[in-house]
Amino acid sequence: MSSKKLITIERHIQEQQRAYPQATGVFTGMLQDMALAAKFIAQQTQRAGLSDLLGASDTSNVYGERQQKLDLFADQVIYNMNHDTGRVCAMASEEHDDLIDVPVEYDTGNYVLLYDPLDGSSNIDVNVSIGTIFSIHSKFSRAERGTMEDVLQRGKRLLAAGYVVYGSSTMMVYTTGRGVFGFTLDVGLGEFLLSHELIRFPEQPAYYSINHGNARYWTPGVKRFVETLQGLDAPQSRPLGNRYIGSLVADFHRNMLKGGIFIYPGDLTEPEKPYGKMRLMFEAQALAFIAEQAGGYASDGVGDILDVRPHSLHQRVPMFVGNRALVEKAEACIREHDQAWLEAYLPYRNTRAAFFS
Ligand code: P6P
Repeated sequence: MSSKKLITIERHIQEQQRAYPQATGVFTGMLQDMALAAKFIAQQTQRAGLSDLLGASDTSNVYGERQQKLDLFADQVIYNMNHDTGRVCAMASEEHDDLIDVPVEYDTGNYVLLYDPLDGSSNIDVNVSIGTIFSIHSKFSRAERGTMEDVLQRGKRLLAAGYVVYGSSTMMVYTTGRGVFGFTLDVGLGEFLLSHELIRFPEQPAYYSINHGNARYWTPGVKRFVETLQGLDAPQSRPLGNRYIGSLVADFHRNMLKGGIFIYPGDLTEPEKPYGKMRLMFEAQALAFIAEQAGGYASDGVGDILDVRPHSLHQRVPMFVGNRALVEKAEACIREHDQAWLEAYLPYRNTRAAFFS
């Protein structure tokens, strides 16, 4: 009989709370409810083909992307878990154009929940891993109910971040700034059990992830960087394997466990849109916090994504996230070869939010 302790995510979160004597348990409750939401969403993703949850809805999100039925289901589950708890002052979802206010009949609280309810949803119909991403800020403004000022905070101020990967098994990974922990769903028990303690990027990276279909649009610096990853920069360079499944959470999760880097760069295909595809508030901040806690690093090609000052809710950001040495190499290639791109991107990056006087 294995002597390995069975630690549920609920118990682990409770134990993490002990490090904060002044904790009231509200924050703990939010994380525990995210785990419950993850179980509920996992149950539906495993059987989406059998219910009518597969396929596109007749609505599109703010990016003009057709919303999958499972996207909307996951979005509703997370909203329903939080809107009436008195824990949040506001929420924001990748699937909603604007802030999600707490209905006036409910109390508000000291936290802000941001989430991408189902990332990679174009993979749902073909049974490829998808994920949920979330992050939690503390209330910042003095307003009684949440405002954009409470939401658009730098990643450095995050209290917690996590993701769920619905793959061959369902895993929930989270950090509250004291390391990264992974829990695997035991479907029979209906419990997330601790399976990965204090996850760290391995010293030696194994993979790089980028969509080679966009190679013709890459800036010179990104081209040069990818060549180094392919071992083309010097005869003795060891190439990394290329793995890209078009589902950010799955690609990020594999690279964190095996070592590597995920890249979604900006380019000058449309000079007025040099910022790539990833969403700062719903994807990049959360994964940057987790990466940093796992000994890695996330950059927009200029600097730490956790330092990027948000100016709009659906702000996009180029993303290089993984082993710190690889990400810093990418920054160096961009500094050396991508002046034109930097001149187009920096004014966007340095835009100030409307509420900054
Ligand atoms: P592309 C999914 O839509 C997503 O936001 C991420 O999950 C994924 O990494 C990326 O887009 C894939 O984008 O342009 O390579 O298909």
